[in-house]
Amino acid sequence: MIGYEIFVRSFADSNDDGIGDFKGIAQKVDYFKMLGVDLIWLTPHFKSPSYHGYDIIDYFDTNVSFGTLADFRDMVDKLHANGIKIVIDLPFNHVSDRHPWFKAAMNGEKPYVDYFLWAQPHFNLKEKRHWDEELLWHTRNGKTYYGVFGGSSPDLNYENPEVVQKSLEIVEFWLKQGVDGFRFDAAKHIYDYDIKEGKFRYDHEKNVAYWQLVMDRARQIKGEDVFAVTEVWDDPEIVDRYAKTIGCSFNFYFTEAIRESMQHGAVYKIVDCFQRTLTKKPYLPSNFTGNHDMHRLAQLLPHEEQRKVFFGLLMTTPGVPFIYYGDELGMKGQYDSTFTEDVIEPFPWYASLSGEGQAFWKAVRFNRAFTGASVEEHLNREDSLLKEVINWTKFRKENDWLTNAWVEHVTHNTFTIAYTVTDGDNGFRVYVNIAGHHETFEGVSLKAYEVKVL
Ligand code: ACG
Repeated sequence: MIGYEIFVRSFADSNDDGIGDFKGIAQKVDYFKMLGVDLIWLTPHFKSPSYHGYDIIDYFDTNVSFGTLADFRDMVDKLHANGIKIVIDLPFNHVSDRHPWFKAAMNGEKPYVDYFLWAQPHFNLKEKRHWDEELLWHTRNGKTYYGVFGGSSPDLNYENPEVVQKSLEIVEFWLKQGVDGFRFDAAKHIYDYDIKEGKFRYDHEKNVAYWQLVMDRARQIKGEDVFAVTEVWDDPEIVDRYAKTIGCSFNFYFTEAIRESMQHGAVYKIVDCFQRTLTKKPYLPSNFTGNHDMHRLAQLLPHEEQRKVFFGLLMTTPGVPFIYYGDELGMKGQYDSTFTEDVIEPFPWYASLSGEGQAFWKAVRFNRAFTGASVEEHLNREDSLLKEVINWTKFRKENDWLTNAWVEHVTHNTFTIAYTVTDGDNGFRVYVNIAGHHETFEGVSLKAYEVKVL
């Protein structure tokens, strides 16, 4: 399986309102087939007031800008008819402050008051998130509530069994609409506040047990084929704990290590990453080019040759690789946590950014017309990144044993890494030169930026 993350608003627009939608996605099945991806991850498609959709107003309804529930089902059918699976994003940690549950809770209505977390005298209300300067607690109309992702996204209280039950109903509902599985958003945050101590603390054990419950319900409905991938942005050893229960987890360290190594021109981080995350594991790692929470790949690796090497590493390593929409075209974008729109610009179908299917909901700053990043320009150019990615996805399909493989015998010099990938029966050795000059390693001669599979 090869995954593809789609930011729905930005991908393909079927009704010329500028906003990407379900019908638009359904109309682009030929593109998915050409690209060679067969597992689509949709960023949140539920009713929501924001451009990003991670703050939900109604889990049982779609964002009207993307289409109706019937349009959603038609899209699922079209993808399935073409052998493509679909997973949806599940932001369960919090809801929108406009969700009826939160509104009722703010009015003091039972049972909804107990759906959220309220300040207690021994809590440190000035505490900030450990990774930036955002406060965890927010006060409105004299009431102080918990919201890790800001005041407009109050956290749900999973100490309340009713909330757990509601989330399982949502899982059931969407599986019955035909989806093949989920991306578990903010998976380590479901239980991240120690009420006794009154401070922030991840309870990984409780989180994993909760996601196991979700998986059990999902399997009851859909059988063993359900696919789920967790988003745990943390050290590999913590990711391990979630992945071995859920079956698959995004490998953030892969993305970070390769980007960093290639920027610095030495393979050490990649070596460390492969040894920590890609050896034989009881789960499928999900390596990826990037996502909507970070700088675009091409922003950090400006040379197309470097990105070709990234794709080579991605497609020769185990698990379920994911491509962030537009990375196959070298779309650029600088991430900023207070303004994330630069990494979710409309997918450029045409050099002119105009034509059937083209989304245009926002002005573009990084991927302007006629700057080379469109599908049209890539198809017209010999040796383009898109063509190289297509070759790699073909290679991946021919070697589908790679899903359940692992990495062994990692060796390296400063610029070159070599590794064996095997599933016990099949195998090959890969040599990768990340430098812009010729290298010879273990007797293998490598051109600048070359990935060689032997
Ligand atoms: C998800 C979505 C994101 C979404 C939300 C909320 C969650 O993908 O788009 O925001 O629904 C944290 C969370 C993640 C979250 C990101 C954005 N992503 O854990 O679930 O924030 C450190 C922390 C991480 C943190 C990361 C952020 O540990 O927890 O992610 O920083 O940069 C090494 C370390 C690792 C460290 C990294 C980076 O890898 O091992 O620990 O991570 O370096 O330093 C959406 C919108 C937001 C909106 C929200 C409501 O995009 O704008 O506010 O919804």
